[in-house]
Amino acid sequence: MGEVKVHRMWRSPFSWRVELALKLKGVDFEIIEEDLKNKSDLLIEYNPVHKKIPVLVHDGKPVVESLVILEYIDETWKENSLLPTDPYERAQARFWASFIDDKIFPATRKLVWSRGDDIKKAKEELEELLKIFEKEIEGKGLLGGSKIGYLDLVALLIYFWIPILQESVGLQVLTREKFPGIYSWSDALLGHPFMKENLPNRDDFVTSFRARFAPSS
Ligand SMILES: N[C@@H](CCC(=O)N[C@@H](CS)C(=O)NCC(=O)O)C(=O)O
Repeated sequence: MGEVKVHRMWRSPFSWRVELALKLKGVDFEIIEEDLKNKSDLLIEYNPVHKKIPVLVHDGKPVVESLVILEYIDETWKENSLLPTDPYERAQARFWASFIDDKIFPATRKLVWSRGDDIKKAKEELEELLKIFEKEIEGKGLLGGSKIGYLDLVALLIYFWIPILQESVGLQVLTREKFPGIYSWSDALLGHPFMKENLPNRDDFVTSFRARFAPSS
């Protein structure tokens, strides 16, 4: 199996993707907590291009970018495969992963940092994107089929982070009324024994996000 380390920051959805993937695979790993205001020399050495967490270090070799890391994990430890085996479904999973990272993540970040008149527009932008995702997952169970898969981990941002961020900053965009498909999928995921056991404590996030992003209304 070799030595596995994860440079992370506890609040990062990108880090949690990697940690949960390793746990699903039964891979033991050491956590290196990074202070992003004072990054370690090793982090800069391992990820000189982006200087970001997460970094997976396997037997001394770094792998960066969470989506790349997930694929590396899936190819290295074969048990409990994350990506679908069918090439078309794999392509679809990768497409929606990019959609989450390239569209939903920036729109979410924009919203939590918006103030005053900008909030309305930022809310509308995020809502439009969530509507697209709602259409994609309507009527589907876990996105990995009957078990937790690649997209279920990538989409942590949607079903775990966005509700917590909303609560922390006092905004409502992702609601059960407007997004029943996203909520029924997220209920299935959050109620899954693996997620119950391994997802971080929600309250720690609310406290931390309140301090970081408030006030906003
Ligand atoms: N595309 C990257 C995003 C990772 C990312 O944005 N990490 C943030 C923490 S959530 C970070 O390290 N920020 C430090 C910085 O920007 O200086 C991935 O998927 O791994």
